[in-house]
Amino acid sequence: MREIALVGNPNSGKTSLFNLVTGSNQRVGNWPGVTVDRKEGFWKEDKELKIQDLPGIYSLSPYTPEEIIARDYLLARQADAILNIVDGTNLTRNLYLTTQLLETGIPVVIGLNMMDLAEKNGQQINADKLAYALNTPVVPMSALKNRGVSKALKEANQVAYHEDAYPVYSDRLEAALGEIATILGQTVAERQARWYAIKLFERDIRVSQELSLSQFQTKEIEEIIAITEKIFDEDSESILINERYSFIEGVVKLCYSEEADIKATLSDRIDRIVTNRILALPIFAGVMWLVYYLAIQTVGAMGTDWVNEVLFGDWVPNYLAAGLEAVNVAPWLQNLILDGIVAGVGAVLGFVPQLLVLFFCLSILEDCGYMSRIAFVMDRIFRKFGLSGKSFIPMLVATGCGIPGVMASRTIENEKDRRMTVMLTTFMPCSAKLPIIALIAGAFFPTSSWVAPSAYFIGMTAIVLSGIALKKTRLFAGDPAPFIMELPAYHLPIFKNVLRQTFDRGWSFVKKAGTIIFVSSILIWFMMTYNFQLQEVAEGDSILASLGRVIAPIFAPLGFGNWQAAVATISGLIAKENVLGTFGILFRNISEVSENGQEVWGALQAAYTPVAAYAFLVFNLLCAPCFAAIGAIRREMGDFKWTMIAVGYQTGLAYIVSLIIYQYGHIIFEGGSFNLMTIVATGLFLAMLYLIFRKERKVPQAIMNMEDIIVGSEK
Ligand code: BGO
Repeated sequence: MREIALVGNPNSGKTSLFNLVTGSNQRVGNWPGVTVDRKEGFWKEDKELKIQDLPGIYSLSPYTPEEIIARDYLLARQADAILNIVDGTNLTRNLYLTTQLLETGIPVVIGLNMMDLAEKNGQQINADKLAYALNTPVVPMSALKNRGVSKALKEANQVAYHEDAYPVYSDRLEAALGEIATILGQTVAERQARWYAIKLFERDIRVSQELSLSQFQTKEIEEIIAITEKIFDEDSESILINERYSFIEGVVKLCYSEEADIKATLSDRIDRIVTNRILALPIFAGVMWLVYYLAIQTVGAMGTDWVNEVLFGDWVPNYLAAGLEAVNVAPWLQNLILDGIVAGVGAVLGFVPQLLVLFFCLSILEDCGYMSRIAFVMDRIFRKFGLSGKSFIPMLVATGCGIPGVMASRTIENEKDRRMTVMLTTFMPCSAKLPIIALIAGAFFPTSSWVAPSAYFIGMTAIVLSGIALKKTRLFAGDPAPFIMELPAYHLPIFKNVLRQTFDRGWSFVKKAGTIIFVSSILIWFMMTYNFQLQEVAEGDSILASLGRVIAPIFAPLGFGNWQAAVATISGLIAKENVLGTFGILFRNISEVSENGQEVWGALQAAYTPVAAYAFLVFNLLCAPCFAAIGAIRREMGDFKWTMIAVGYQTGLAYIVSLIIYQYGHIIFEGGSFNLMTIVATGLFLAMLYLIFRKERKVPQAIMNMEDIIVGSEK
């Protein structure tokens, strides 16, 4: 059995190739960093060939989790060969990694991918000359069109180690590397001498620790590096970067040519508009408005109305009631099934049509390439405020579910930026919060098309403004890490992909309704039906009401200080869908206040003012996420203290923002009067403005470095 490793830059086409040759179904995405694991499979044509798909990387330095995973795997020398997937439309950038792979001592075959696109763009690459210049086999291919793929694998399956298959740099550098290799002597295997010499020259800490060199060796090597740095008048890492690029320049000159006047592609022309500095954000706002309008207000709402009114408002309860009656089920059990499970789970499932439309629209935006433009646009904006552009990717992911969103922050190498991203990511409205948005928008603002999308923009604004304020504190100060992202050409969405993504996301929502929400509904029904002495009582005397009344005063200044809203909010900690499930169970019986089977809507309208309802929505949007997401935050933060800081910040911010909204909204729109809480809200509002706009106090770099060291040593 042989094993080959697929290695390449993010977006070079590794996953496409891996899926094609192994028949697996890994997600092909157009932004980096969504997965940082490696995957393995077997070649369909030859089960004796094992294929490892490594995370996309730009270099083999040990800075990012992806680089460390790829590097550790390669250095453990499990792979017999590397199939280096090179994006032919971006040769110079991709060859930077190639130069390093060639130095590992593992045989390399270059899979020159995206040749279909290169041809379309008028970019010509002479594969023979490239192979000659790199002294290693090169196979032109297209993973998208399945051209040259088998040949590349066959080549990788046969390739053997041969000496000198590595880039040769300028004489002075080569002399230094040669001397370091001599000092290393027998410390490393001959095949790896070049790799270790280069890494030691770069002062790669992981390598020095791994080799545990003698004091004498370390001193000698440091002297060689110091002399070379003097000769080049640059630090050793920069010397190597420059040498690699001048090597690549020579290679590219030899084998690459472009048609003189490549016309701007359609993608370029679209990008000029959608990523335009002035137009990008209004266009994005318009697009998201349309998505929410379709999902929440129109197309999706028709489906939800039918499910709520006909399916769960009539058919399921009536047929089920008749069935339960017919088989003489005990009244308490009938009550549990109809008023607990059907009311709770049904209230949540009612929103599936709206969710499906939303997922469908988001998948189309993702699949055609628009969302990666938004990541690019947001990167520009984030950087202006000193935030890492990489933070936006987890936030995009979090629109599906906060947990993978939190996990996607792993790719941010700067510890402070990563912690901040983990803390802020769940402000994005995930699919579980969508039913709350739909409920409040539908029940209180049926004629306004802005309420639903405003939830999305509130989430984003909370992230950006929190980022600005937090970056000015010592805990998070520092320059953001650079973020490189390829923008793939637009293409028509692939219907199969869109449907699959829509289905996957929709299905995980339905599964949750059948598990967590099911159990929670039973629990809530039980607590609403019985008192602490386990006697059946009116809901106002139930366990739930007693507990709710203890918590409710906390929410009174936000306009929703009755026990039902308090209980709904707390149950949302288990899963956000529970907010709806709880309302479904609590308000189902109050049908006198409503018509058309819209019990929950009617009861809500009777219980809260529109401004209070909006404050409720904002609170639930921004406050601590569900327990599962808090667990993910705990894992990514790595300690309890930081988890508490995150959850405390989220809940505190949610409370303050909702308080301001209610206190002012109530006075402006509902004729409320100025009171003590309005003064508190004003004070908090001014404090927030101060934290956002105050001048940044520059923390001296030395202190920041010290903090990094302290934070690092705590781990
Ligand atoms: C999107 N030719 C062309 N033209 N495209 C290719 C080829 C090829 O040979 N190989 C891959 N791609 P990954 P990593 C996309 O997903 O396999 C495309 O990171 C999009 N998606 O289809 O994920 C491939 O594993 C929306 O493009 O690479 C994918 O190395 C708009 O390159 C991208 C445009 O492939 C990255 C492209 C929602």
